[in-house]
Amino acid sequence: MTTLFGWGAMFGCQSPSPFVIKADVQLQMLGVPFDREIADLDAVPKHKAPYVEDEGRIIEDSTFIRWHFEAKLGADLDHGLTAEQRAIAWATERMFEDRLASIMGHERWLESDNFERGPALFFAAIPEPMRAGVIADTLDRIRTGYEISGIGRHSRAERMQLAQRDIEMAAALLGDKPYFLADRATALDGIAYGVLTACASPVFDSPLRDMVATFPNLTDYFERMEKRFFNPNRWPSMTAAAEAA
Ligand SMILES: N[C@@H](CCC(=O)N[C@@H](CS)C(=O)NCC(=O)O)C(=O)O
Repeated sequence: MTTLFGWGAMFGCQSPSPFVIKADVQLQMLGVPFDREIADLDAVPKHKAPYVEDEGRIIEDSTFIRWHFEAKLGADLDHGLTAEQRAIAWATERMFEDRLASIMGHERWLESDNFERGPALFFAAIPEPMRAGVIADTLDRIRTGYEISGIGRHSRAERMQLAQRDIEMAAALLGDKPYFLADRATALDGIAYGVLTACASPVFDSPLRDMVATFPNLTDYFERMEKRFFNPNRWPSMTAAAEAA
């Protein structure tokens, strides 16, 4: 019995978290039968989602989830790729996860209008007298994280310059192929789809959305991935989860 813990469709994306999307896509690619449940970040040591419970064992972090199941099943999500393509896949995954995802997160959490449109919803269940304090503490923690990583020390214009290059290079790598590196989805497609659709979210007012929209090959790719992996979306409804909390 395997359960993926994360969150379902929100903000016009298949999950508010690109990393949950990555794990979901990769588990499907590996043919693992699994259930989806709403994450409880206080229940796991790293306090992050996605995490998986597999036969009673908790595995945290999307990359360790991938490796756990590849090892268990003797599978390789990148089978058929050359050594050079595998290196490109790994480096591109790092670009998406370690840079573009941070710039996207900064837009959502630290641009105050965007915070109100999106992440503020995560705090809706906290009783009114405590809510403002919890939000302020969370935003302080997030701001400090971005300062330490360096992303928060750039101006917004500089962050957008970096993101523009990341998105352009992603569109160039995809080219006119159906998936990023082959005519079938490989490991990289999990995070590529997760982060690029997060940038394209219609909910947030961000230059990232317009950058992605200038590349029709990316928007066609989103449709292809959605049909292949999220039709229908099998996550429990986020509204039902919020009402139950
Ligand atoms: N390296 C992790 C990143 C996961 C991650 O950053 N998850 C975010 C949501 S996108 C999270 O759970 N954040 C909660 C927190 O930091 O408190 C992975 O690949 O799974």
